[in-house]
Amino acid sequence: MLTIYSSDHRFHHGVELKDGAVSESFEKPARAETVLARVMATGLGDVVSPKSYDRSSYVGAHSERYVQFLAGAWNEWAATGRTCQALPLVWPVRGLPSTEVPQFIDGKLGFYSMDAGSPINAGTWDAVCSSANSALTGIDRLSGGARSAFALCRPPGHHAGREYMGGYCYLNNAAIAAQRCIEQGAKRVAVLDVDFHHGNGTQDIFYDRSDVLFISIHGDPAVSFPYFSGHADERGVGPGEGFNLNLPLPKGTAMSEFERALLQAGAALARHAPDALVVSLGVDTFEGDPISHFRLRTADYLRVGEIVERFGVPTLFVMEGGYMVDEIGVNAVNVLLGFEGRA
Ligand code: SP5
Ligand code: ZN
Repeated sequence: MLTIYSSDHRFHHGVELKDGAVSESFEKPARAETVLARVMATGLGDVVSPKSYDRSSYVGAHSERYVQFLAGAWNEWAATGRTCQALPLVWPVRGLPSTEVPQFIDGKLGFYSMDAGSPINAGTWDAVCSSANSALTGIDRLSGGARSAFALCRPPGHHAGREYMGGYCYLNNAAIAAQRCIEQGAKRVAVLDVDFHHGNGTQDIFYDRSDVLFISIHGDPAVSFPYFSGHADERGVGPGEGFNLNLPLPKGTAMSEFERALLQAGAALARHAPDALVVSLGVDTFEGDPISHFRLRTADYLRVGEIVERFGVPTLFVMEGGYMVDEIGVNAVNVLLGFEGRA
């Protein structure tokens, strides 16, 4: 299986608020490097750099004004004389009357975010583009006839909605790839999200559409981030009704229950009969993950890959979360090896 990777992800590294204090983000450069090292150690296949894409390739999944905001946010922030990273601190929650985009950067940061989990520094935009371009390159390989590809994306994407960043995400790499697939003539696409966290951004982007089926298996939002999205009764709206499937599972979920949900996802996928499948591949379902609460083990990821392969659809894997840096490489690549029948 081909891997698409750019070292430009290193331009982005940030902080996060954890337990009331600011410290290095769990979402750090070593994550992608560990996965790349494992890809090479196992001989998964060739590793290529992403092609370049115009910024307009991100519009469709996102709004034009949001993409413009992201591209210019650091400069607007730095122009105020601040050298630390840009973080939002105020949000337009229920009851606040204005829906206008503020003119000042601090207001824009709140307008275009769901939380303070996505800091912006001088290199963030370049890293974010390299990540989205990796997913786009991957989908183009599928269009060219490949059975599968692995976009080793960093930063991740599935919490980023049509007009907001959050949860370490900026551009929704999986959604951007799915959207390109449709624009290039696919009738139906599916996105299957197996990250521990609900893929609220992908759900947001495709919620009113029947061409892209979104399925997410994740920790119950009653007790897990992102808290405000991911319940089973969120089934889509208008023409999209019935094309959004959330499968929340309790804290402590191990492989046997996770596998049942995967097979349920497979049944929904078969009914949709997509031309292509995008898998949002997070491995923060691992038992040792520092911020999540499932109990998958390293060998279980081989089985996840085997099950996805049996769905029988050309598949683009897009890297999402996973924060146990020592294990993320083995676990993520185990999914790919399982898919390739190398279990
Ligand atoms: C892509 C992805 O996996 N994003 C996850 C974002 C989660 N951000 C909030 C996590 C809060 C967890 N707090 C745990 C504190 C541990 N001491
Ligand atoms: Zn996650």
